[in-house]
Amino acid sequence: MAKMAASMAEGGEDAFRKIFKFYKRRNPPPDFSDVIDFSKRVPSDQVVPAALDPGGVSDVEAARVGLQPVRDWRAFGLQGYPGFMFISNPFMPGSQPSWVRQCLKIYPRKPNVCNLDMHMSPSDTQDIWDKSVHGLGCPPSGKTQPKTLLDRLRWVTLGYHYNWDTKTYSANHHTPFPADLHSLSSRIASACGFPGFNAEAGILNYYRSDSSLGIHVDESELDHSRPLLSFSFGTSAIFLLGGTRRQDPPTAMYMHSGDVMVMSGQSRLLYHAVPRIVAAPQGGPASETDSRGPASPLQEGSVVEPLSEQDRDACSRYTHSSRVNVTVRQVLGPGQSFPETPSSHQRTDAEQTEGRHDRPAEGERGKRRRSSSCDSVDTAET
Ligand SMILES: O=C(O)CCC(=O)C(=O)O
Repeated sequence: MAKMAASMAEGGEDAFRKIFKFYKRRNPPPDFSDVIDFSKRVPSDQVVPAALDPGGVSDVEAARVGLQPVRDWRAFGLQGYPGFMFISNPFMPGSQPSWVRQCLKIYPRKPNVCNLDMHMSPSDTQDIWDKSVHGLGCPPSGKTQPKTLLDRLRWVTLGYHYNWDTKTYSANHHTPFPADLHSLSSRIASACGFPGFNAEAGILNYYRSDSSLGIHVDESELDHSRPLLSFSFGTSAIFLLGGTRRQDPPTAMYMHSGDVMVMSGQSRLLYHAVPRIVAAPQGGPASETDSRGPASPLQEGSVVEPLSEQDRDACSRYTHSSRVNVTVRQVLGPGQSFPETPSSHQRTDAEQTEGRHDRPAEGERGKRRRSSSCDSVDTAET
């Protein structure tokens, strides 16, 4: 455990919250020296090399989703966190912008669900990208200039759409999971020893420089034997990984663009949070999201498509000051189905969407509850 975390834990209850506030603090800024940076040579008492299965994914399969050969990945575990794995940017040079474009341009499209749907009509939230791309990254010229829809985008759900009110997934609120993200997730999971992982639900979180994500556990999936995968793009963040109890002090680590995290086994249901978005520390990795395109020719059958100049520039402007995180989950185990509750029979998709409209406008303030064990998503105002 980090020195700072250890000393704060002595205060007893809810050490996680204290450490969350410590890293969120602006004035004076916190000391980041305890934050583990996997992109550098890392201290060996906390960080251990993680075993991968290079045979689980061929080089061709990896390249098709923009990943380097598995034998070249730098994968780590953390002492005291069995089942947690951190892969330091396994993407091929030049492939991240394609994934950023998917997160900004493609995944927010209907039939996927986003926070803007709560207070806007489907025609208004159609083509968020096209309506935003010209204003992206431009500082507002005056009070009258509205923020773009992309600036106001806070979350998107995919596949089985997470219901923020009931904190459940259900059979009757499902749309096809994006095939490209499914392939990327399967490759990562196979290399980490989880062949047959079936990406069924995704949550994309969009962070501005002042955003944070409250302390929570992802426990709504029905099968916890499957890992939770996390992909980060754009600005770096501080990620806190705690224990199974709310009062357990967390370990802090940087998540840079391209980093992948896998929470499985005993680490699948740990408390975690993102208290702060940060500029990459000095000597850290150069931003990959600016790069001009794949360094090697695209593989046949590649799901990573080249970007137009306009898309590339817009993605690069977005990721200079913002972060996108994608978590991918398998909701059901093999052969498992949703329990037949009265509510799953009675509630239709339309009713569920109405439920979100009726809610006090948490989304409008950029806040949402994650689960009974979550504080809040404290992203900037919508
Ligand atoms: O943004 C992150 O790195 C964490 C996201 C997360 O914890 C979640 O979506 O449940």
